[in-house]
Amino acid sequence: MKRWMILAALLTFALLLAACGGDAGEMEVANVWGRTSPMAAANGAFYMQITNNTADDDKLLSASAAACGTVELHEMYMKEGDVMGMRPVPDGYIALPKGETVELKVGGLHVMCIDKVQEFNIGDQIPITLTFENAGTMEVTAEIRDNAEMPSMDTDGGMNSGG
Ligand SMILES: [Cu+2]
Repeated sequence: MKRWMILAALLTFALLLAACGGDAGEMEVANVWGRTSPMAAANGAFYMQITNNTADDDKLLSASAAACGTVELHEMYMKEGDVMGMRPVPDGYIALPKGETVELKVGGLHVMCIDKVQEFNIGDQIPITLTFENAGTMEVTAEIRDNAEMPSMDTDGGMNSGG
């Protein structure tokens, strides 16, 4: 007849453990940056490293920024003919397994800034709000860096200005 009491005690213990969090840490977001882009470019992209130090798997559900009309979570993918394209992440979120670091980087996952409302110049600080399924919301700041930090890409110098 006392089984429910034992269950209640166990449940309480489990809740206490969860509340204390053991040696689990927090969600850490580091190295948040974006590329320079002139106003003429409608869109921009942000990159960062997200380390899930919490005790549970989590998901990055969405992001928002006052500097952008719309923000989407994107991935790069190989289109037909060896052409890279990008699209919203298929599941609608970015999975963040506990204890792992997920890197949003050039040529991979990124936070897409659609319909920019301002120019992104070197040194600009762009506030971004990240929303996680478990960790809640987090304010981070993207530093705008030079395009030169992009990995080298084949280019045919298509910006010829004639002469
Ligand atoms: Cu994109």
